[in-house]
Amino acid sequence: TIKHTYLAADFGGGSGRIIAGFLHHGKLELEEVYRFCNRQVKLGNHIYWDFPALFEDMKTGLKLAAQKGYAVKSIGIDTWGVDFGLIDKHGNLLGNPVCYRDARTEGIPEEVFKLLDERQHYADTGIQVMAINTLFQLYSMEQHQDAQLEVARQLLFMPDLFSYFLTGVANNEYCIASTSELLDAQSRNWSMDIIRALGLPEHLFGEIILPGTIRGTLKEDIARETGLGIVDVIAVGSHDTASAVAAVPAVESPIAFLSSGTWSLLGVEVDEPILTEEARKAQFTNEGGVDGKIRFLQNITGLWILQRLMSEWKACGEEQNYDIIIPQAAEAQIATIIPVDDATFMNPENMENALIHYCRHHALQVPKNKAEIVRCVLQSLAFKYRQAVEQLNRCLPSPIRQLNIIGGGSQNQLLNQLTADELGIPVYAGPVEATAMGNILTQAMAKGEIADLRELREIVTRSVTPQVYYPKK
Ligand code: LFR
Repeated sequence: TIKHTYLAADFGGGSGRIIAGFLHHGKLELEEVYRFCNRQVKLGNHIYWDFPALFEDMKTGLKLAAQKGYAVKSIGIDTWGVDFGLIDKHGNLLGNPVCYRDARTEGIPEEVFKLLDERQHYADTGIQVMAINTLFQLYSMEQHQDAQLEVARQLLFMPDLFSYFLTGVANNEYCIASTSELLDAQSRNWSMDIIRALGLPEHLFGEIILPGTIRGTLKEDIARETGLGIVDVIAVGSHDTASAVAAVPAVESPIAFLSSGTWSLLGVEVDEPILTEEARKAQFTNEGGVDGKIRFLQNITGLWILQRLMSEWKACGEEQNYDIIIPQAAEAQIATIIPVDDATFMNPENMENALIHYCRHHALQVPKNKAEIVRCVLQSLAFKYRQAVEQLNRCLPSPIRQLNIIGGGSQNQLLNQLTADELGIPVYAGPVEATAMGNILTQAMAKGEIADLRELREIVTRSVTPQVYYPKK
């Protein structure tokens, strides 16, 4: 029998994957078709993403899916937030997208808030000020009279860019566009006031489309090359976090989530943006969600610090394994808490040195070995989550009573337990592949196989069994 399949192309900061989803009898089954690396490439003065290589990798995954003989109904693409490519009047990519960890936005928020009133800006956009956001990347380019910006015809966020080269259709999906800090939170469209105030070229900002919109079909050459034929490309919650949150295995509101990966995105789903001073001061952001929802969340440095440590230790010739180091960290005793969001940890040359140096400099107990370092990082994250939940609760009519941890980081049992202990509420861990699930099921919603977000979540709930962690202290 022919297997009907939806394909998700999910690009994270560390890796990308093509995942096939089979929906039958109200359950979703996933198969990883292809996984590949994504890395930051330092070239000259900047750090880039290797877009051509990522596009090739995506096609390789699509080809593999075709070779398996699956009847592919559609394809959806999601990626990390804020980054973008610029295309010229002939539709050519003007340069490799620059990575948000690039230093070009250093000091830029201060410059921007000489032109904009910071409080008003939050009341308009509802977005937490972070130097990595598109607004600051563009303003930095503008200040440097960037040649690409001068000739660019259109700005495409990463998922828009992948979709554009698959279909030839250029537009901007709402969820990913909301990470730019250039949308009006109420109208959910471009804030032309901000764009004009910053002197950014107005023509760069295209039509905003909602999750569930069919972007187009595969271009003929791609259809042939991949062997997939003419297949729809559907706009999903194309910001990875939006897709992940769509797939939280819970239906009772408020949906409280921690999307855990390179970043930790902690918050609740709401119907309307929360634009109060309290929310602004607590650095909460209102990002666009699937089915008209808003993701009210805090953007916290997540497992990035640990990921960097692990790759440094591996580069030193020792094979590193989470299954070995995490239990060792569980036994380790060290009191030190570091502020995970400190600029020191954003992109240091060496993460271990940065951490040790931070502890020395701030008279904190210095970890003596790897187990202690890992313990210190994980308990610092859990501590930060507690602060975030306290701030979150102050913005809500009643405190959250449980937290769903989703994404790759939900596999970290020690972190899950430390989080439950810090928060004093039960923590539900899983699914690991929430992003792919949200991506695939949003396609199914677009195709009319699923009625709404509630039914989507019921399917996720039927398909996975989260692990529960109760507070021990
Ligand atoms: C997670 C994520 C976060 C965003 C960060 C940078 O993968 O998309 O939501 O803040 O990456 O884009």
